[in-house]
Amino acid sequence: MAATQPSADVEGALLAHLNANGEIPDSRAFASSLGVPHKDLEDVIKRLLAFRIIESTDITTEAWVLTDEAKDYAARGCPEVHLVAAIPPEGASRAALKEELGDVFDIALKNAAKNKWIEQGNRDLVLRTVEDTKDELQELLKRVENGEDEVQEQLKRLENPKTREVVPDPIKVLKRRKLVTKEKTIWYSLKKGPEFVVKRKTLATDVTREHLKSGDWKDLEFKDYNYGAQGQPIAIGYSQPLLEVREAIQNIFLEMGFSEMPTNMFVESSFWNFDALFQPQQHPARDSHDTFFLKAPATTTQLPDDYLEKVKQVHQSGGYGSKGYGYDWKRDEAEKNLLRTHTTAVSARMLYKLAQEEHFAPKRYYSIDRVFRNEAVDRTHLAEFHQIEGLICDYGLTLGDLIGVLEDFFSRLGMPKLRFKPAYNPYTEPSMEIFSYHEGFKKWVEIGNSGMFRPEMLLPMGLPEGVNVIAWGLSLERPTMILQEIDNIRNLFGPKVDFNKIKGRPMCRVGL
Ligand code: FB9
Repeated sequence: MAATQPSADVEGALLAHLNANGEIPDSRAFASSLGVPHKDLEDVIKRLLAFRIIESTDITTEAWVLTDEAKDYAARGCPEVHLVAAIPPEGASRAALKEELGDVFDIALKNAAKNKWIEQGNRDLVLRTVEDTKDELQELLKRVENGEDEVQEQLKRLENPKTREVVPDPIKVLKRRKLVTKEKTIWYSLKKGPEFVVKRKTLATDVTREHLKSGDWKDLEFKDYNYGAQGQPIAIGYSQPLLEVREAIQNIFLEMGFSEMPTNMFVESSFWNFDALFQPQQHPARDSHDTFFLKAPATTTQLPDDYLEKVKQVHQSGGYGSKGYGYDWKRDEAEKNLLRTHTTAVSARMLYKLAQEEHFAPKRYYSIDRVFRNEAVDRTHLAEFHQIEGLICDYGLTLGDLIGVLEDFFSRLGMPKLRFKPAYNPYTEPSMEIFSYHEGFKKWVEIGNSGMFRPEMLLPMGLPEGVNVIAWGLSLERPTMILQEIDNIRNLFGPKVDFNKIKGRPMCRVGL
């Protein structure tokens, strides 16, 4: 390992050499001629480039080099060879060999077996099928280590499907056993720059007490102020992408006169999450394949009895013009605790509370918070997401009102062109999926779901006849991914968030 020399000497040597020869064709050769690591010379080159004292042409080469594991094999031989050497003619037990070879035992056994050097008698006995083996792999590794062109060529051919077939197996083994890795090295060919000098005058950057005392400040040359210099990056806050879009959508709701529902309770009872929403107890969403049920506390005790009775009735035998589901509704099913699957559970609580008030007053509510669904995780789905929900509760509201509010809401989100497709939810009738035409994708994107809460949900709560509730929902993750071009939901929050991307979005930024 070349000793490090103070960079000033390296700089002096470089400038002197350039002055004498006009160029340095290969910085690697020059570094080893100075006996300094190429890295040290690189720092000097970068500095002199900044002063335009020199000019350089960067040359990159790629070479296959040994991984640490391979370096060890090249030095001490390959494990499978050691294994065979450790097996006496009568064979040896796996345990004994594992003892002998330690943590490379598995690799050794696998590759010795692959090379048909051993056979495994009964479950524990390992027999060798060959005399001593020549460690060809070790030789090949050494040839890689010495940068032998022929081997490099072979490894290059392996990368190209057209030439891969003709590559000899031993080379393929190098790749298959991840014993080689590609290394990019960059080096430079240097020549004098427009500001070339043999000795770079170190420009003073400060008038220090020593300068003043020694008086040598008079003939010092001071570095110009670099008014373009970036200031120290100030540690400012960065907005989490989701929370940034959450704030934008929250502001839209507030501007439209909505007030936020309290969504801080992730644990909910099946009663508010399903039964109160007229979702029957045998509905597929209510089994543990879709819903996270709690082990402890497994059940709730705080359910409003009289209201519960009405919910039981409407499920079992209907009422309010509905024939209900006609099944035997079970209280203990409703008492099961779960992680809420939608914030519509909170809407149900708020509407029930509203119905308990002396005088009915129209209300506009919204919620934006986490919901949990036992779903397979993929590029756009995690087991939890943030649901955005809006609802308006007032006399005589119609589907037209719903469509009007949706157009208002989504146009403020930059999605003016909407289409509606009939849909089904257990708690709304009619229901509509909402689509918006996305200029970027040149296609209609499903941007949410909506509907009018069923009378079987509202009337048992005690809301006055004639009061309708229009509501809609969407996720926070989808718009955030689209608006911030994040293609994988795992990069949205959690351990895989790419902080540099977040650092690219400082807090104090105006507009979306
Ligand atoms: O968010 C969704 N899509 C979406 C939203 C905005 C957006 O903005 C872009 C900037 C342009 C892009 C896409 N969806 C809802 C639609 C789909 O992604 C859907 O596949 C996934 N949905 C989630 C549920 O998945 C099981 C999104 C989530 C969703 C669906 C329905 C509701 C809430 C969230 C609801 C409701 C509802 C209905 C009636 C009454 C009350 C609530």
